[in-house]
Amino acid sequence: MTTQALDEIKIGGLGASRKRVEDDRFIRGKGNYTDDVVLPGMLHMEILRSPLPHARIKSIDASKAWEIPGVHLVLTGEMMATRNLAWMPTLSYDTQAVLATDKVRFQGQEVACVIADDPYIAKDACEAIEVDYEPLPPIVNPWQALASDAPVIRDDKVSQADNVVYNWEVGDKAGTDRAFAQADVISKLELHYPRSHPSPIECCGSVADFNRATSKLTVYMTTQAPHIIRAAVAMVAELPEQMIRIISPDIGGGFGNKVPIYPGYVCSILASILLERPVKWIEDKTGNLISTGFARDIYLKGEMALRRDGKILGVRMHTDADHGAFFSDAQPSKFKIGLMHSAFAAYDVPVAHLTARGLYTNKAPGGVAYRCSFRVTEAMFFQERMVQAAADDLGMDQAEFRRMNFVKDDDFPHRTPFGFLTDSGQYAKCLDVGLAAIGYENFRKEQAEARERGRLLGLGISTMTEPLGAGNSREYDILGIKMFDSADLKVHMTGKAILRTGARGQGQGHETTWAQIVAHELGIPADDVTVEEGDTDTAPFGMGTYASRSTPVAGAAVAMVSRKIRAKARKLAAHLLEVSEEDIEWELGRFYVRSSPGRGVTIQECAMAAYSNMPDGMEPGLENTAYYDPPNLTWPFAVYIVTVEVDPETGVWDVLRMVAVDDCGVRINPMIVEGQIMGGLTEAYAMSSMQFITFDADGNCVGSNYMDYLLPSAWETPGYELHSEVVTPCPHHPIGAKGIGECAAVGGPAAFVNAVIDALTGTGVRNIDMPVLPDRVWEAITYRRDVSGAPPVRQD
Ligand code: MCN
Ligand code: CUN
Repeated sequence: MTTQALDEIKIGGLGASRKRVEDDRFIRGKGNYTDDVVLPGMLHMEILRSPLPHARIKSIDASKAWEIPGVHLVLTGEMMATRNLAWMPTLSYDTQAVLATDKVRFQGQEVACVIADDPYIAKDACEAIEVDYEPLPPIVNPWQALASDAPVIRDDKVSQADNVVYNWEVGDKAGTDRAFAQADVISKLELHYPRSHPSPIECCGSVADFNRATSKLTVYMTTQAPHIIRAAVAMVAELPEQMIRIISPDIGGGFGNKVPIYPGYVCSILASILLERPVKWIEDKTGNLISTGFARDIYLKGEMALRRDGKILGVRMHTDADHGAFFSDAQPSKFKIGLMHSAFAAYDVPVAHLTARGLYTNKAPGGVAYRCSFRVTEAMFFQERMVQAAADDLGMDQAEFRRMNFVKDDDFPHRTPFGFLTDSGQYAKCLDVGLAAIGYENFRKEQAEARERGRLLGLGISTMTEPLGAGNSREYDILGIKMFDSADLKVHMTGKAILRTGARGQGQGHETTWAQIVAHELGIPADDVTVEEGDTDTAPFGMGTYASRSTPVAGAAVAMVSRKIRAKARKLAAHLLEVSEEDIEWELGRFYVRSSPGRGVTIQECAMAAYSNMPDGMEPGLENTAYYDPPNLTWPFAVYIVTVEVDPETGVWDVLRMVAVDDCGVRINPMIVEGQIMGGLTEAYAMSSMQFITFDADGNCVGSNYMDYLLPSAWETPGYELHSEVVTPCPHHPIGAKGIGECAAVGGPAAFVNAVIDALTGTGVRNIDMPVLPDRVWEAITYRRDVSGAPPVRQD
């Protein structure tokens, strides 16, 4: 018996709702963001963007800009081309113009850059650049892109004869055809998941600092993946990798926006090399909304083969994705449409087939993940909208239909119809908790009574399971770089420690939670562990933070490196206690002699010994690094249930209640997990109800400012009722945790839309595309028809 183990919650270990340590500086305005970086002799860069969506560039005359006092450099595509930098590779094996040379291909595309003493001079000088454009017809949706007479947008590519980016398929076509031949009912649905934008509060930016004396290039930038950027800079700019240091300081929200490589980064780096002075580029809000990191913009044709009793026999999906002018998605190399084929992973679907086509259009590059593990948001939205339509077509209860088709608790690991292997889950239990919380039966009664009085109440259910934590390295790579992650832990002699990982949080709370994993594994109080991320000169190599991969991969590496430290500390303990290692037991924070539990040494005493009293032959110090290559992805599950009331006169809908049941395995920090869920639900609510950013028939970006592209404030955001009763530890993660960062944004949207559609039962309306704006609901009710959100096509 031992009685001296530490109280894990008290030392801020696993399960402690420890306050976020990073918030101390954030809420005091003491964060250190890229724009806070000020270096001696620093110049400022601004970008001239194209006003036209599609035009040939006849000439660019920058002479007037050069003459403006305070201007140091004007970069054009022509100059970039002399250094082979007019184009750069994207993360999806395409190319993207850094500065346009031949044509502009979307409104807002980067045409030239001015570097000047201050940003205002640079902006004025941009306006003095004269560009002679010859307009070409703009293409703003896949159908125009596919027309036989459509101009070829990517005529820069010798092999590109049309506007198709790819055709890709997965699943079993013949088997799916057979399932459909045997179906009693075939349920069909067509949807558009509109463009959306992550719109972090902090826009993109970089401060490039090339030091001629040392030949070292240091770049401070708002990137979620600093090591990938270092590798890309080394390859594209042909600089030696050890002479490049990428520092990602505090990030004011990423949400996927800060994964890709943007022209502004490249131009600021080249400018700094040419001028041998630091060059800062900070994007403005419109620049961010118009040109970076769009997500979604994808059309679905979905079909489900159903047996009369409700069993799903097979699923067919076809997607057309509008990628804009350059295919710059960040996603694993193998998959052209990201992890879209994670659809129906939670349902026991015997067979399925997915075809996906990508199209170029004259829009900013789209398809970047926005709070979604590579298109999983679209996959889950399509899935849950299709499931609702199928249950309605069968006349079955929404909950019952889902329960009947869920993968059962004892059927794990489960092979999904598209080939993933899901790890664990208790789907029906989550649903039951959600239904009980919302008072399902009662609500259905209330709904029927309300309907008799002309009031439209609706209830929407959505579920999601998401593949989080790419890799394993066997299947997942980006540009050939295998996906794994890392942690480096140095325990100092006084028992305090510094931990670094290859991830880079953008507000998720890594500085708080990683220390909790160390506390759990070693008994070192979390407050004694400093966490540092984002500096490629000090952090071990890692793939960065996106796809909620940090906990599944970097978090696992933190546990593994802590265990390596513990293994060495055990040897030190044996030495200090003068017994053999086999006679030693571990309890949180302390080793003791099995036969004499009162005789022990703390982890801190072991740390001191590592520097002052190590056994003969032992390497001094107590530090180590772990690279973690996960055996599988982690598969969290969630059920979201929303009730709404729709005003039949105006189409305005209000959320009455929202219940969220999330099972992300073991929660490291329950408070942070709840914060992640609330943030995700709010984004889901925004996407489904109000956020609208699109391109008109002339290719103008509509919604490129916060007057038009609405971010919900606390005022309109509904209250959420969160449930954490269901915990299915991840069977292959060292501490049983699964990812959570995106779940609510992934699964949430369908719950809202399903609720509105449910309220319209009896009108024959099967679909209203997001955002489900009041005028769309009004149109659906008034004309009893579906409302498509597909962008307009010119009629003249
Ligand atoms: N966590 C936990 N227990 C778990 C799972 C996670 O305590 N079982 C904690 C983690 O330790 C971490 C946070 O929850 O502090 C999120 O962890 P995880 O699910 O691993 O996700 P990542 O850290 O990889 O974050 C990425 C994810 C993504 S892809 C987007 S997009 C997104 C999101 O996180 N962007 C965000 N949440 C965001 N939150 C903020 N504030 N800002 C963003 O830009
Ligand atoms: Cu999916 S957006 Mo997040 O992966 O950075």
